[in-house]
Amino acid sequence: MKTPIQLQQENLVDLGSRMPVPNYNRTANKTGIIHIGVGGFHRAHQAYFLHQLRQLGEASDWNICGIGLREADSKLHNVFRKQDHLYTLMVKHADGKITPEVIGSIVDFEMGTTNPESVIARMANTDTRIVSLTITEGGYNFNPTTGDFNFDNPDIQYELQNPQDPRTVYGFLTAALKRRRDAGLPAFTILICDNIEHNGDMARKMLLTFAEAQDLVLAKWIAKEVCFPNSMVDRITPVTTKADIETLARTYGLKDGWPVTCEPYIQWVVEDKFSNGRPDFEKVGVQFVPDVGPYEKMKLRLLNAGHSVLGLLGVIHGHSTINACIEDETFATYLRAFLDVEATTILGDIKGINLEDYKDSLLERFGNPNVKDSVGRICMESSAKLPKFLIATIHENLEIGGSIKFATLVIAAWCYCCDKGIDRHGHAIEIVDAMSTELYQAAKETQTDSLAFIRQESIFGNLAKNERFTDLYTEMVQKVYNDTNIKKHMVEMI
Ligand code: CS2
Repeated sequence: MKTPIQLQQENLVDLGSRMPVPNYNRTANKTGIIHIGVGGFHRAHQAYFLHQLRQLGEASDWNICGIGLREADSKLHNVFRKQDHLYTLMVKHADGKITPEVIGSIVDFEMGTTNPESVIARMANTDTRIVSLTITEGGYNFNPTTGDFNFDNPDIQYELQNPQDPRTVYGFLTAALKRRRDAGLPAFTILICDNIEHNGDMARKMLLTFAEAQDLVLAKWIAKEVCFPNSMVDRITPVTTKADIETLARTYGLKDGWPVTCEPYIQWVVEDKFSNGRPDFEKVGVQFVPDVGPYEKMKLRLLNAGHSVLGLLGVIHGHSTINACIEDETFATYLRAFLDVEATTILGDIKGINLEDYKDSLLERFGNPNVKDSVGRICMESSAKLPKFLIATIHENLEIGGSIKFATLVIAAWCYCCDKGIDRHGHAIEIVDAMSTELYQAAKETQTDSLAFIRQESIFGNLAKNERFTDLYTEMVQKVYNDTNIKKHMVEMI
């Protein structure tokens, strides 16, 4: 066994004999990207793409500074401080192999909660040319059904009154853009990397709505100067476990307080419209296309929806990981039926993509036994995810008279989980969701009003008024409540 080396800049030379480490000078360069929301996904995806470019001797003006806007981000801040913002990416292959690599593209990190002025100054700095975001699907402060900006949010109200003291991403972006405009600097690009259809268009609409309420002239400048490319991002990134940290130390001899694990697959499709330049990401496999729409829709409605189908049915059954679901033939067949009969039918042709191959590859990726993505991660924040991943597909199928049964059982299962908080063995299920109180209250009325759960319009839109849907949903709810053996119901349908 090798004595573990602490992850730190000064130890990189020693570490280099154990795994690949950054070969570039991390500090002498410019910080061109400010990234808000440095979760595992950003570290497995955008920061990794940039790291690859840096390894090629390119993109020296594009170091990343991470920003945390939530108290919880101080945990990463502390870990990063100890290890010079270095971290390990552990790629988990289907054959059981793990390839660890130290990533160096993030060179700094700041907390907007404790030091907002410094964060604004960073964004307004002349070196900053892109501000990118992964703040989760629920982080954009809009009503998922109507798409309207939520002015009732007290933080938004506060920021409108106190533009110098921002709290949300909207306050920070407008404060920084105002400063740039006043200083005669070009705007930065706002690059969204969350799983939302037309994510750039959505962010543009939200930011302009907020800015218009704050400063009309500034809003006009933003509308004219800031590009918001749409992008489709993809890499399965499970939550890091204690076991991952131990494996890294024991097997690879590296002490890292917060490594990131991910699958081998990686994809990023981006619209090539940037306000102030961009790294040559195409050199490391990023696809630049004129319209990302079809790719986004394909990924959200197949991969992300597929995850939710497995996650919400899997959790009731008692499967703890996505690969365990795929190993279960009933789940794999059910998923494929959902993908073929309900999701693919509304996608149409996507130029350059064979959807059959894409679906085959999804099942393979989900089945990677080494990744062990927990169903808990997938079920988290379903109220923000499902409207875009799954419920949109139900709406579209209702319009064209398509099949809705596979997706409807998932909604019934979700209602049961929120109501009872247990799986079919009686084990507790934790509902981690910004709307958990509302979900619980609505779900618990199901016994007296079978449609109570789907009357939550901000999630389901007008589904409760669609008779075809409500008839089927009522039937499914009865089935699940009468018998939680979810596999029995799934088998009946496939
Ligand atoms: C998952 C995604 O959050 C979810 O429910 O579907 O995080 C998924 O793993 C990524 O989008 C993969 O690119």
